[in-house]
Amino acid sequence: MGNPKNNGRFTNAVKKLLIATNNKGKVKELQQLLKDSGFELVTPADIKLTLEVEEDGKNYSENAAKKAIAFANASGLISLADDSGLEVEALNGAPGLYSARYSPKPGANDADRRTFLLQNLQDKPRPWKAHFHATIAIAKPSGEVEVAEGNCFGEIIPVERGTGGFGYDPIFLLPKLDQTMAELDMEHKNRLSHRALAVMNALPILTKLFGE
Ligand code: ITT
Repeated sequence: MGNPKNNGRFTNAVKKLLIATNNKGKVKELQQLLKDSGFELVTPADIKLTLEVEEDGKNYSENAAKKAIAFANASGLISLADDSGLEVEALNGAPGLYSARYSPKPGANDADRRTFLLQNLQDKPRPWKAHFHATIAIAKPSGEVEVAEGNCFGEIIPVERGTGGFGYDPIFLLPKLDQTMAELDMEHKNRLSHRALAVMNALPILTKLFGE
């Protein structure tokens, strides 16, 4: 029996999903979050795809959609992109959309961005409440795109703790656990993170887009 939506012809049974990000930390987390989803996960490196997408949207959804569509167009595969950031209350939501570029230093890395954030918070009263946000966009090569979101609330601390995760994880404390994101192993982070929640909210969209 073939697929009735395809006049009974057999379609490719393998449902390939491209993880549309150049951030190695995100790749690892998304691979684990989606490992039991039933989709064959493909990374840009797997298909030798090098693509830098300019993130000039005015919000997370626009950037995530732009990345997902660009990767879907370039690969011909359904593509899942993540646009995320850290929002700190005392900095009126900064670094937010600009979390990946938040440092005046040329060639800055994650550690430089954490240092810059802590410098900017120095004179602000604690606790430094903050949340991580993630918007996931899933796009088809046809241009159809849908998004899902997740948030994770905590606070920024002045001294780094832990070596796991990436980005701002060593200074992001989960007060109820008294652990930073970087002190959790990936399985634990993937049970409570902004990205985990966004992926959970994205699963019905994936099923729908692959079923069409
Ligand atoms: P892609 O666009 O290729 O996916 P990117 O790193 O540029 O990679 P974003 O523009 O979405 O991705 O930037 C998100 C930044 O927010 C990321 O580089 C980190 O600095 C921070 N961030 C997002 N999620 C995080 C997490 O789970 N832990 C720590 N920092 C995180």
